[in-house]
Amino acid sequence: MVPARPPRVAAVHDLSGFGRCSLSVILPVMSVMGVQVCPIPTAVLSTHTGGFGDVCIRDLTDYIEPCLSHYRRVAMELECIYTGYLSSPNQVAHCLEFFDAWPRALVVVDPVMGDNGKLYRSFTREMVAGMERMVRKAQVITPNLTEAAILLGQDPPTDRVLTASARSMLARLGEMGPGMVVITGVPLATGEYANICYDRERNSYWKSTGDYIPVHYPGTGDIFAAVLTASLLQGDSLPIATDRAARYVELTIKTTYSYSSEPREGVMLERTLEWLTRGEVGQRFQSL
Ligand code: PXL
Repeated sequence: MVPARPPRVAAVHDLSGFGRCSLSVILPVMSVMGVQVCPIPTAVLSTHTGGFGDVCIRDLTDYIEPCLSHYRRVAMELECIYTGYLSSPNQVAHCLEFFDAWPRALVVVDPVMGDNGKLYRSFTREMVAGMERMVRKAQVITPNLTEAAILLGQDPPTDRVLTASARSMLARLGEMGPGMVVITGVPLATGEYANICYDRERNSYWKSTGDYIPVHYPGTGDIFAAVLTASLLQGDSLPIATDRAARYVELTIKTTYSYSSEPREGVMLERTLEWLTRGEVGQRFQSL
């Protein structure tokens, strides 16, 4: 049956004006993939917190609950609630209220907390505990390797990860609640650089491998999760959605790298968004 309208997602993330992350990239990515995004900003920032010094920030914790009440009053339909960067621990309770208010919506939690073995600036232990509560309610989670380790209460790996450890991390995160777990940016002991995923219902483990590019750009985790979520909402399997997200992020990083632009300005998705409209099924995924 032809759907009456595109899938609709409430995106609970911050809005950073410069540096290409969070809602600034999630909106174009999901729209171009045919998904309607309703942004619910958790905070407004002049830039992301990774490299521009003192950031001008307006926390919007007191906006989220009245926004939820309004959407309830108008009986808004939602197929998905997708959360990311939160700017205060109190926002956790509001997100959980959102999940309860739309029990049939797909809940995607990107537990944005840190990268490269470290927590982001301004991230407290209380926020980590809050993120863990949200992960327990999610159907899909998309931590990077650092965030996956933090959620499991272990130190982020400093060496390449054995296949058995990678599978164990996925399974243990799945035991926390989510039926679909994706961990991004995993250097495997095989020498491959992979995004790995686990579908608990099908008891299947997958990896989507790609080229390692020696620069770190902010916002690539947000783009990855946005592509993955839109792909799942269009009916793709988890490995296909993971592979689509991995391919797009790789293409966009390589494109950006070719211009030798400043990494803190993020990736040039303006040059690559069109790729997402093609809907090609990738071939770089295989069993883990
Ligand atoms: O991309 C993750 C992210 C989101 N939002 C803000 C950030 C970061 C990473 O640094 O600073 C405000």
